[in-house]
Amino acid sequence: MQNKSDTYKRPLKHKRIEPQALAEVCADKSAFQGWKIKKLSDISFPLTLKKEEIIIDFGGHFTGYLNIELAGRPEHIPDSPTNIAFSFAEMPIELAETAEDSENSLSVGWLQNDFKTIAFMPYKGSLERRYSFRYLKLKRTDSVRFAVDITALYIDAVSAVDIDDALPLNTADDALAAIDKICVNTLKECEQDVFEDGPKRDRRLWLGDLRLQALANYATFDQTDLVKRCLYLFAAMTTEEGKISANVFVKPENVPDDTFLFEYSLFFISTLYDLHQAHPDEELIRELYPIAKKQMNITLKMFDENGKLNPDENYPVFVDWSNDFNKDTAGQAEMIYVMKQFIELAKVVRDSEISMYEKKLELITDYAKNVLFHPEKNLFATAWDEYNIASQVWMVLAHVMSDEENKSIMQTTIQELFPVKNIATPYMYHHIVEALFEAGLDEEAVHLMKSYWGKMISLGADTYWEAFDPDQPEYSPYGSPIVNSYCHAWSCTPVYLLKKYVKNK
Ligand code: RAM
Repeated sequence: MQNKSDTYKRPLKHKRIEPQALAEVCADKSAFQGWKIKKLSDISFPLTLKKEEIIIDFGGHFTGYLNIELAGRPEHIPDSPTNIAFSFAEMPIELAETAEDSENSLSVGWLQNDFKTIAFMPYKGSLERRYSFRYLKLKRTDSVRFAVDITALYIDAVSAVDIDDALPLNTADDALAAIDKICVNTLKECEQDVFEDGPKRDRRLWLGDLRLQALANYATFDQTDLVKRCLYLFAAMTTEEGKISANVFVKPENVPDDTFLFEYSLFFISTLYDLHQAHPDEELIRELYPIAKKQMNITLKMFDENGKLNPDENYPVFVDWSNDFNKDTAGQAEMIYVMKQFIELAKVVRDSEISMYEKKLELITDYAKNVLFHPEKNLFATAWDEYNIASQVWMVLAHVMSDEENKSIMQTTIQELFPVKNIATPYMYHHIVEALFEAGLDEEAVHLMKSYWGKMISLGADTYWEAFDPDQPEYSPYGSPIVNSYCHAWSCTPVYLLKKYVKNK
């Protein structure tokens, strides 16, 4: 399987990107996270690097390697090595604040800082680490007894795809066109050797992210080989029991992470199913079906004889980064959603056990309908008698009830549970918007899409973010917004939703 993933490996595309402007970062209470970028001037080389730090704006978000050329001055020969500190930033806050002193659950090694000592001038070279950024701060850290000139500075930007190859969205609606453009850019940045979750962090292949990226990809770049590569990578790295990890590392070598999430393992089935819908490939289904079946069988063991999910804290249901709501009912619905796709795959390979899975599906669905659904409320409850948005959304996506009932459940959700609160990720907003579409509430779906993704645009997004709670601009799942990724592929799904659901765009 490992070797099979290599057969779908493709060379990256390279583009030389020149800087656009010199800029400064200014405190501004009205700006997102309290900082904004102000343009100072256009850039022309040579650019003198003295004591003062300089900030360079590349005019858009890029992922790649920094190349720099430097020269000394004839009137003042560099008589010592030159030290330069580099800070790369997706957002202004990363240039202005540090996360090093805050309590972070993730390593500050993720901060995009670099340092180079240049022994002799002239110099021509590049930084080894790949960065994901729009802005670059340069600061001399030697005693600056002489000026040096930057004679050239550019990014060798990399991606598996070319932005011009994305299938266009034809729309007369400017707000949707703007949302779409940034989706395409976000996806392009995250399509690398694998579908990365974010090119700044974790630069890793996560299954929950892959499922959505693949859907957005079919609607834009349609790079099927990359999806296949990723599926084979997950398939090659299961545990002894056969379980798929939530994510895998591909550098320096292929290694599975020891994090397991309930629905991420299951979404291997969904990603396989979606691929077969977009580009039918029976041979691939046959090859990967045993791995898909394993995930189904492992998860089925978590359901009791009444069809109720018994959650396991070592195999948690993710749904969203927020832990302010109970996720059991959403998890139950996710299983139903995936089981339906699994049964379709079982039909492709003519699995003799199909009827056993159909019976289990019926049992788990009946539990949802008869116990979790409260007709007097017209909503699904959790085991704690809590009514939350995630439970309704996933039950609607799983089509547990009829189309009419789904519509009415989402109408009740809007009345009783909207406006959306304490949902921290575009990942969950995607599912809310999709459930509205699936329930036939197109206007409400587009409205939510415009207000959420449009809000990120109005706050300065060049690419969409990993986490965004409109009520808490400083929100971070990790302790500091500086560690957040601001180009995160699970946020690029409006391209898929618009193409799938919006007829008269
Ligand atoms: C984050 C990753 C990824 C997501 C997981 C659950 O660490 O960035 O996008 O899938 O969490």
